Amino acid sequence: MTTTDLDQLSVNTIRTLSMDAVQQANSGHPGTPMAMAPVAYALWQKHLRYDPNDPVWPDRDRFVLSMGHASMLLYSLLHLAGVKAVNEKYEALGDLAVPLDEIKRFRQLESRCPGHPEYRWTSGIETTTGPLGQGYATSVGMAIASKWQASRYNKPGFDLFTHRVYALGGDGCMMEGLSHEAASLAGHLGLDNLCWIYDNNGITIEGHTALAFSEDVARRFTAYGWNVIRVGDANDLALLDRAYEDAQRIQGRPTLIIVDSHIGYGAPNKQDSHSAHGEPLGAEEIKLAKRFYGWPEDAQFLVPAGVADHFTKNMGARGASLRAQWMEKLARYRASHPDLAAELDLMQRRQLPEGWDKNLPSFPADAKGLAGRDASQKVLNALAQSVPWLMGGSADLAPSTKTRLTFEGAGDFSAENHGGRNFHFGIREHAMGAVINGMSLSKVRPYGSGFLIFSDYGKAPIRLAAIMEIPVVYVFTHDSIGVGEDGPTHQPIEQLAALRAIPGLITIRPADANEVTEAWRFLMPLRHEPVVLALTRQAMPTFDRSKYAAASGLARGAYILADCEGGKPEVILMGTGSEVSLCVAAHEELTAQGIRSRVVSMPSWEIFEHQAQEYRDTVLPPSVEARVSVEMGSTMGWSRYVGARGRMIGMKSFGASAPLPALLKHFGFTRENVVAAAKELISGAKKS
Ligand SMILES: Cc1ncc(C[n+]2csc(CCOP(=O)(O)OP(=O)(O)O)c2C)c(N)n1
Ligand SMILES: [Mg+2]
Repeated sequence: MTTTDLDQLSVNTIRTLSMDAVQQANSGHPGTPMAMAPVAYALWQKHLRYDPNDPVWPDRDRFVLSMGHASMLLYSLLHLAGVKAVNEKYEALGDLAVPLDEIKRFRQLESRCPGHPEYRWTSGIETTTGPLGQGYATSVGMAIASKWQASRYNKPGFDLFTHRVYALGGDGCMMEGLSHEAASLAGHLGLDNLCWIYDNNGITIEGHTALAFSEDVARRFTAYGWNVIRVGDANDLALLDRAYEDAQRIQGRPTLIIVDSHIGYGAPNKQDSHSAHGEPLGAEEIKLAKRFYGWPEDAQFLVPAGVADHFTKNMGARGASLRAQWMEKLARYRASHPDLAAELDLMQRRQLPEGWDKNLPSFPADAKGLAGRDASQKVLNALAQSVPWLMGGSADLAPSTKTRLTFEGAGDFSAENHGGRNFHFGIREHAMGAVINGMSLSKVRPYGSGFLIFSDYGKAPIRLAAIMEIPVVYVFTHDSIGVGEDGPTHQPIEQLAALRAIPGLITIRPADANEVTEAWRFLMPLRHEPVVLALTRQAMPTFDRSKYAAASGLARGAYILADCEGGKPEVILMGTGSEVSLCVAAHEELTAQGIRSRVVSMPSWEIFEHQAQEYRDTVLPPSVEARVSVEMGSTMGWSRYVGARGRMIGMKSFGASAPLPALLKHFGFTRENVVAAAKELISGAKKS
């Protein structure tokens, strides 16, 4: 790549747009877009296989800005490259994803240019970033998906999936433990379609990185099995070009390009200082920087003639031609491989094959019962045979979480086999979450699993999945003090409450094996909601559904499982998961004593909250104020359902290490206790 005046003009346009937008918003991060402009420019103009007219073309290269604070870099690129907006149905609207007016409204309410890049909100943003390290780790999932899709769908003469994934991060991304987990995994899996670019500017918020960071990053990545390249000057477009070429050439290893740069490049009083990181440069300093670039000092939001056109003629023309060839290939593929092509169509639209739920198991009544995790294993294996792009794994706990796909041909995803569907994420819960986010963003249907207690280790990507509205699935087992002897470190208390507090995330805690089936039946068609399944390690009785209500009630979040005869109930017993059987036992005893009680199985608060008020009032009639909740977790939040006069039986402390029967007695999860609470409430209600 020989640097032309137009190249330099384009780079400076990215810089000045970023500076002006941050100045106008009086908020944001100008220094890194100024420094990284040539690095991103060289990639987009010369290498990225991307058609701005179709930002959802399945085989486009992905560009992830892991350093989300440098969002103006990305918005400037999207604007100059002429990336088009798409609507929810993935139809290109013809409008720019990022018009100049939106850049002028950077960080304002409803602007397409929010503070950090948000997937789903701005076309062309591949994933939401901002929490440092997430973008890097998510890119690993995208690279995995690309490899898997290639393995399944590419056929001789039909290289449908060839795309690469580039992620640009900074010192913060490098320091976060998450990136270490993800880099270790990516190296292990030999993801040679992955390239991370590291902005080695030596500056973070508090000052020089020497304050906290002195390791040899290159040697670390070499040790992870990566190909490591150094570019000593972020302004050297020719060198950058060679680095990207090298990344594309190397086989069997991901590439890290370490780029030395100067934050705030060109701003005479701010360059190389942390003051260029997170505040506007100021009008005077902007003028000086513009002078340094040879830019009209007083011009603002200036896009010189020829810059957008330059993008169209290079990146745009290349992308359009690649996409056209791909579309033509896909048309021929439809003729020669119609079944696989049909799969692709469904996967891209997040739809399911016909008959996807026909083989789901139903479980006979059984007092001894089955653990939630064991039921889930059967359901998952049935589902995965009908939905070929359903895949996932565990953070080294599959033998416990029972998430392994055991049927023939499921295989293990490894460096040698990129077609496997069982993933070994290693003991890396945080990376697992980000990786399955990336897989989901590339449209396969992923799940991750572990112990519910360790959801804390991977909470950040769960939250991001909810923000992005992507349908990842978590299978979290060992969901209560029911784990027994492992003790307080392994017994989740506040985890359910914390997960329920995440907007948009659906938590489901099924009460028996048939509710597990119904949970999967409910969640599979979801296209925009992440789901956490909380499952027991220990057996739960499988209810006799001829005696009690059908498990399909799960689809409404809460339903009347057992009811009294002869008028409205005097008391409602409600619970989730393993505690529902306790409610049923108490209900039987109350019935024997002539007391009218109702049992409400409440596997999902979130689903229940989406039902009409009328239905909710049928399940929990406002006139029945005697209500008991039973859940082996924090009681936080249950008052919403038991009301001011209700009683919550739950955990108010950490658990303890002991055999389960002893724990149940110790913490009050006994039939007697539930019965006693119910009676007290009833007599209290009578008195008042
Ligand atoms: C997980 C996380 N922790 C903290 C922050 C707050 N934060 C935003 S940028 C930043 C410094 C990042 O430094 P670096 O990646 O080197 O970016 P540069 O200043 O070079 O642009 C911090 C701590 C964050 N966004 N995410
Ligand atoms: Mg830095």
